[in-house]
Amino acid sequence: MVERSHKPAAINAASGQEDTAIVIADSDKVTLKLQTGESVEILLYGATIVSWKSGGEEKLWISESAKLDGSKAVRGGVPLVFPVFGKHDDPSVTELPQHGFARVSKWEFLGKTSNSPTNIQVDLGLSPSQVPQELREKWNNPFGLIYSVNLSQTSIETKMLVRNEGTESFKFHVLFHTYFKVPDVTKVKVVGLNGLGFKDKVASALNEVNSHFTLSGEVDRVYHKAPRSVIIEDDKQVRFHVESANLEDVVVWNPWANGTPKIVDFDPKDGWKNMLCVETGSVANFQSLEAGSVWEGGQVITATDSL
Ligand code: TA6
Repeated sequence: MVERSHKPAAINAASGQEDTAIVIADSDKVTLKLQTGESVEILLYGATIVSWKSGGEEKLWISESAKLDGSKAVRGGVPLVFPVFGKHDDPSVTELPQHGFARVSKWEFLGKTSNSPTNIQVDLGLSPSQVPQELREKWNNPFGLIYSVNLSQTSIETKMLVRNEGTESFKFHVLFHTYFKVPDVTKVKVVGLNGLGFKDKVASALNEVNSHFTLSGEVDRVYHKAPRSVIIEDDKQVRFHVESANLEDVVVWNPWANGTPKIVDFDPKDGWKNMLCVETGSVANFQSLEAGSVWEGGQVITATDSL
């Protein structure tokens, strides 16, 4: 059951008991905390996850100059891409800015939808009235989004539900633009994508070796028909396991040393060494959603080094 909005500032998951999972919501941010120390912070602006701590460590990369005040999409964490990925020449979305409006709209906190001391979920919602007017006019479809974030001891799950509330079908892309924090991207191996069809946005510099690839320069690639499971590891250990549901594509992005000077809010400029975007989504083709229908897709990211 979705609990509707405007919860008290602190909601104790175990009805008054102390030291269990909690959700703290204020006008800008929702924080989930487990008794065992794991936490997630979600800005209502963009419903952007800006922090995920597990095993005592931050798991997501965020730029030191990321704007967290709602003036710009957040550079880092998990921004949401909807209803278009990148710039696109389809007439229904040409006017929208890169990556659409979900990441620059203020979402509503709908409430806590499940919990136990070791697991907690919240939902956030977006409807046309919350989208900045000038963007709403550029994609004038009646829609409803429900974004669910579930925190457990070693993983976070993000799920998007898209509802067509109009009388005509519409098309959309959706993507979780996750910025993973890694100790050294030059040592990272990405397992699960070799041999797939892809579209390169730049001449991506990567080396395929057996079942994984490593990066040796800027990479910006959309893999099509990806398997459900992608692994991010390095010479020391498996760091993340990304498992998706009903999402066919995976984008891999790192701007490298030549790319970061062009991104004003990317700091430090050598921060590319400590990040890698591995983004599950549905972006190679548009999803078409009939009037009155619902689409759902999601991912579970497990931080395997904190197991
Ligand atoms: O997902 C990869 C990508 O689309 C790249 O092409 C790159 O530009 C990146 O996203 C960041 O985009 P942004 O609009 O956040 O600067």
